[in-house]
Amino acid sequence: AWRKHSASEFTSKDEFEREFVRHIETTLARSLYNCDELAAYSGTALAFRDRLIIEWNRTQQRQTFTDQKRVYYLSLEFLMGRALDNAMLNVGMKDIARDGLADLGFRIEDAISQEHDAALGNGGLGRLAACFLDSMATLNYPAWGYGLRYRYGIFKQEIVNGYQMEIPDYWLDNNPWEFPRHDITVDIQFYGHVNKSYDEDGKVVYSWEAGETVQAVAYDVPIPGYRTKTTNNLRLWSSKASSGEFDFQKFNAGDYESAVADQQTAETISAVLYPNDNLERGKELRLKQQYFWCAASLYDIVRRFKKTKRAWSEFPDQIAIQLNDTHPTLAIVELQRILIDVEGLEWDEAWRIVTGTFGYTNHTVLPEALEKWSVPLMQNLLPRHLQIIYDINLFFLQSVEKRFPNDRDMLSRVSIIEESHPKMVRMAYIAIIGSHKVNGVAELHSDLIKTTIFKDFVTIYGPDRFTNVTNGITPRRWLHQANPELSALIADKLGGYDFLTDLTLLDKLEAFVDDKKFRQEWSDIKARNKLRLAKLIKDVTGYSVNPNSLFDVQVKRIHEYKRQQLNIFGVIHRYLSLKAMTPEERKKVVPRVSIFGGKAAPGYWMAKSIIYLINSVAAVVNKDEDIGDLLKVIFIEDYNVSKAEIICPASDISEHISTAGTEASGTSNMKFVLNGGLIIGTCDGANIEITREIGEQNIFLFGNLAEDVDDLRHRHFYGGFQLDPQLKRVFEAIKEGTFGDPSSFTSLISSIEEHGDYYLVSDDFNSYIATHDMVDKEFQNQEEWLAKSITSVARMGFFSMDRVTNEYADSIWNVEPLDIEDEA
Ligand code: 26W
Repeated sequence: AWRKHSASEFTSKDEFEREFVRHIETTLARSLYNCDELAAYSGTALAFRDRLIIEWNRTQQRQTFTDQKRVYYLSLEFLMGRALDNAMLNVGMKDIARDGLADLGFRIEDAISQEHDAALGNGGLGRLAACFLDSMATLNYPAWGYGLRYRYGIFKQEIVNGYQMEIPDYWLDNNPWEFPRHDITVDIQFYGHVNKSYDEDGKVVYSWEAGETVQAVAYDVPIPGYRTKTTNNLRLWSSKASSGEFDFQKFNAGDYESAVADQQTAETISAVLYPNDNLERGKELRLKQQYFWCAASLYDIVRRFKKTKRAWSEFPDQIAIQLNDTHPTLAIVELQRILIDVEGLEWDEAWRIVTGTFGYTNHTVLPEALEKWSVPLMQNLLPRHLQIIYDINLFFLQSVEKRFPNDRDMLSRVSIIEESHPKMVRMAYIAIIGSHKVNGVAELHSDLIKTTIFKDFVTIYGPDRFTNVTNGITPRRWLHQANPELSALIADKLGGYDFLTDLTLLDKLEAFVDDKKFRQEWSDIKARNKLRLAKLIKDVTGYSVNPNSLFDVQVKRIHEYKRQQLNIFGVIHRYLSLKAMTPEERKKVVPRVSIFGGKAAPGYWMAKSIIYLINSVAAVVNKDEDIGDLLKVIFIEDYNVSKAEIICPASDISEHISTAGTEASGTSNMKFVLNGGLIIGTCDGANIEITREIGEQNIFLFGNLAEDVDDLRHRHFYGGFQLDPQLKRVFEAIKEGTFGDPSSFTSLISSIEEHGDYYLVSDDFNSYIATHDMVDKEFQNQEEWLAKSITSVARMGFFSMDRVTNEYADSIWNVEPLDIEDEA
């Protein structure tokens, strides 16, 4: 009843089959008789796409017509994963499609798995953007995402002889989910110089005469909400040579080859996603990407606003723009430029509009990840923007000077320009000064930014500009889609699927913790999910694992601060202990599979050697007949969203073990707990709030606290460094060549033994090992374990992305939902 029937839609199996066949035969021009699984995927996707298009159009019309405030979410990354399963579940007709496909001789799972992941992101920040889109549509917020349409997403990872190799991820062929809008283009300028002149009143006017123009073309992707008529838009920009330059200037002059070369130069802007996570490298092409995308998006937003004929002062009442980290900070400068240079507003009025419009989310405190651009680079690429940045800085520093006279240190600390050689533009400072709200992504993280990297700005603006919104995850993809059996079991107990849009309803599950049958079903589902993962492991690694083992998972980007090295050293410790046991002792051991997955940035050598160590340990341990099933080590190559959907429901325990104070939030911790896994973690990021919600008896916490990290680091240099004795034994085994040529691992070991152990691996090793011993012990009491698993899931309501979206809407965006009715 929540959905109206219209022409190309279907509501029954027969109608679905009719639409499917129509698309195979006409849209794809294929015959049903040579229809393979890829065609089955395409036919199904196209049938569901038709339904989305109708509601997408209706949503856009209605949003334009009512003209209420909209949110624009600017993110350089959208880690979407696959779209078909999500579309089927949101539209609510997956069962119809399953039956229809079965009639035609296909298993729906096989069709679904044909789809290439849309992997336009590195990790947490990109996946958070994707969860936002799902949630904003589900809650009926009028919201658009703006991003770049990379021709190549995050690289595909192959493991060759234990090493990571990077393969380009060309993902765009036969992608039914994007719609090119060749009529929606924006010319984007670069380089050149600034002209100064005077208008008739004698006022100074600056105009930017650019040296290069590149065209931005819009590609739109429909974003369906779960069981709602709202279908929002994700607009991705693609670069190409602007037609003027290509066709006329050079082509007519007979210089065909260089015209083609220009074309290719233009296209490189949106060619590839930068694969660094938490590392800023200052490459010009990256800055070009950022400006290209910000300028195109703002032109689009301003154009839409101008159609309403409202006064400029109403801009912040109509538009909220959220900056996903500092990557889109140039949007602040660009809006100021448009308002003063193009629209002729006064500086102060323009700046009031700008700060009223933007909000900035910070996702990291790691110093190497904070964006800085060199002044000469910016001067060359964006001369007018650099002037405006200097003006923003001047007015800001003047106001600081007024309030804190004679504090020269303060002025140089908060200046947007770092007085280094070369001078650098600190993007986070522009983002803070140009926004009305700055938020961190978990409580500890939000406290840390206020007391460390942005401390002075709290002094200047007061605490109100800074706030916390703890991250969440969409329960649609991360429970219902990834773990359909658990979702169905929960629905059975709760009397329906309302928990998928109000996750706090999960608390009703606590009443069933002692229900025998329910407990049995719960544990059977975990067992089947583990079998599903065991099959994936067999397919991608060739190793067979015993599904009755304890599955211990750490999947995330490989980074020293996330400490996969701590995990693999722990695995080696376990291996050495097993080797030292008598056969009798071994009989009491809980069999364990240590599962790793994740990509290393291509230039990050330390991360790559961690991967190599994991694979080297796997090669030795997995074929050691003394050990057999007692320990297996698995590295799952090319970890991505669709693999995460299989991995998260299958863990007994997962590891979230960053050095305290380094992981802003983490979101996979939430995914694992929501799927009935327990976690081992440090007191970091959202682990702390997960503990508060589920109870400390339901989580395995270990390690030093954030407040002690500085002291410990200091002591490594000045108090003498004492390597943990158990870790020492591990290092000795590596150095003896137990896992192959030890020279491959010297830098990994010396970073701890000799270079200050910045991430405190040694300091936390003892408590890490002790906690794993506890895990083993508690896993033997399956009844207790099951109770912890159920209780934890019941208490995870807080971590729904819908709570997150509503908090942003209320405290940052000031926007209201808009229901899409039947008649547009
Ligand atoms: C400029 C290079 C660069 C690229 C990506 C710097 C920083 C990033 C991101 C901010 C890294 C990232 O993904 N951060 C993660 O964001 C998640 C969502 O808020 C958090 O859950 C993770 O803790 C945080 O590491």
